[in-house]
Amino acid sequence: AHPLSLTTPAGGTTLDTATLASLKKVTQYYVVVAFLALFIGVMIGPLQALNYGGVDLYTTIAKIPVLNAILSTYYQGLTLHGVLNALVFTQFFISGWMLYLPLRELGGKPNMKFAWFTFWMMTAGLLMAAVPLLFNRATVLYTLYPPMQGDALFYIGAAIMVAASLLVFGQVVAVWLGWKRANPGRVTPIVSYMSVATWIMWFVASLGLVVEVVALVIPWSLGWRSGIDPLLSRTLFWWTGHPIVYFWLLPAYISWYAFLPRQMGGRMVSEPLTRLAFAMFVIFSVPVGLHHQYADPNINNTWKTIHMFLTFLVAVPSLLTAFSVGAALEDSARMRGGSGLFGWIRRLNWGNASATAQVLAMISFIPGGAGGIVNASLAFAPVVHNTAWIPGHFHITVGTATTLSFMGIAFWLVPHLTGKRLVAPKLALTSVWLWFWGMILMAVGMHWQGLAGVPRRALVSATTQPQVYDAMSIALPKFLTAASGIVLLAAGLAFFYVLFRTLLSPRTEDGEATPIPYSDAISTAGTELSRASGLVRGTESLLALGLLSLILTLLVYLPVIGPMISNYQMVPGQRIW
Ligand code: HAS
Ligand code: HEM
Ligand code: CU
Repeated sequence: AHPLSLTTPAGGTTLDTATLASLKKVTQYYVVVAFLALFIGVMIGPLQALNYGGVDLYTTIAKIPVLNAILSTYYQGLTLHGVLNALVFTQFFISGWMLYLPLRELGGKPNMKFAWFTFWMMTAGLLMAAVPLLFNRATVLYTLYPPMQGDALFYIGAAIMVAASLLVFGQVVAVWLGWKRANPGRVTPIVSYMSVATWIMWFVASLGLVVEVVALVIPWSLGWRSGIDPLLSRTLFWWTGHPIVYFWLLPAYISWYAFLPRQMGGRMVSEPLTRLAFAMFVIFSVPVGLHHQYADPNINNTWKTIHMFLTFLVAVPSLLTAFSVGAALEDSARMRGGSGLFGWIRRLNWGNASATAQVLAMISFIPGGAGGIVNASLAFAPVVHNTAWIPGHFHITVGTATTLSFMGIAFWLVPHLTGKRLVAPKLALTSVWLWFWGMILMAVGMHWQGLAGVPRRALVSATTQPQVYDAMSIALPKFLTAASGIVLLAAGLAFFYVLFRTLLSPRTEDGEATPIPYSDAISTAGTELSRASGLVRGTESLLALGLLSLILTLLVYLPVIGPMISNYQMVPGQRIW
């Protein structure tokens, strides 16, 4: 039997009943808002896929009342899609997930009033940002990109959302430090370790965006300044914009490492190695943002090259993860009687929608990660930058590795939080496979079109110009992309049917009947620091690792940002939509 730290929290005291109930409720609220955002975002996606399949529905939509208000242009739809999926869905889900896991594991007496306050603050920020978005007054895409100028309310709402996430970071770190004071000399339990590491990484990562929005964008959008420097804004944006992808990925890694093996009937491979991977993410996630700006002028090539090498370095903990979680899957399948070089794959827990979703998410991340390394290479970047290749890349990273993992996690997390049984588990399994194949189709179609030179962020279907792309015929990839939109629409409808029906069904059991699937480890980190290995002791001090990350980030950013500040350009805001 697996010793569930559910009943025996690691050293801490178990949460009292009222606190646990309140913690479950606030987590549920976060998760539900997250999926409501994803629902709207996902309903817009197929329109874009059809656009890249040569079918223009926007002209048709322009004639439909109500709908034509929120989708008045391609770019309003694209902004809503990017913001709701990549920013709102992720942040709400992650804030709930990575609040719940460490607070539950570490026990003690967390301040639930504060937890609720951050939830309502984040929701208020979301509502404020939503108003200008829905009125087509902030169609600036999810990357903001001044001098495009939206209403101040949009930026203020977004800033409040990010600030709320930093309060969640603060609460989790405070609970962890409290646990450490109460348990001197103990090794932080692995799930909390991963959660705290991710939050600390996010804190250092967020500083670029915070400075951009608070110091540059909000004063300018309120009319207090006559202009804004686009290059400095972009650079601060990508300080946050690259590591934000690890803020989306690592919460899925937590599940791949610590929960998926148990769902497969197996064990996690190594706690020390897992800690090494997360420690590397803390140090190397942030100082790499210039790989989004290879094409930007006025940035010294030496710094672009240094960011490139650091990007290759931050791929290493993902490679560690690939081998480690791959080994855990193989181990579990062999324990279930699997054999052969690849034959064991058939013995994975394919009947379970939650486990299957995550394995498919992992598979999609193999080409997703490989494509990332292509993007990062200064030699290839000019071929793929700003083409359809890039959305191809990120729908099999954030759109699948992250999103499909979160969908799979929801299949046990929602029953665990609510005590409601998952309805239609077969349909859940179908939705997962449809999502996977839909995204693979789209990835093939979009990467391929990108290689032929088709631009991203363009209503390509509406143009009447004859298009010749690098002498390559793009009929097939266009067809694949259009088909992916239909498959993904079906996947989304099936998934949301299961999710919302589950949420609306009556409570039938104690949520603990669906426990958190903690896995045992083949190689554990131990519980006493004094008896632990050098690797475990060296990775325990997450605050020091965070400081190291900040120093490294300042080293590779100050020489880039300094000249931009001393040459600040006042470019007036524009509404180009
Ligand atoms: Fe990226 C652009 C480079 C990872 C998301 N990326 C984007 C954008 C997004 C995004 C949203 O260097 C677009 C931004 C925009 O709108 O302009 N990316 C990378 C690199 C990595 C990477 C080097 N990206 C991600 C992740 C994302 C994400 C993760 C979201 C979650 N990306 C770039 C670059 C650009 C970029 C450039 C700018 C492009 C341009 O020109 O504009 C690396 O972190 C990837 C490392 C990953 C691996 C894969 C490990 C595999 C694992 C799975 C193993 C599976 C197993 C299953 C074991 C090395 C862990 C086996 C099972 C069986 C059954 C057999
Ligand atoms: C952009 C389709 C789900 C995040 C796009 C584009 C397409 C697309 C074709 C490219 C548009 C362009 O460059 O003009 C879809 C479909 C989906 C889906 C069919 C599923 C039904 C998701 C999910 C996420 C996501 C789940 C993230 C969680 C994004 C982002 C952009 C984007 C961040 C970029 C927006 C921009 O360039 O400003 N989507 N998508 N998508 N998608 Fe999706
Ligand atoms: Cu990046």
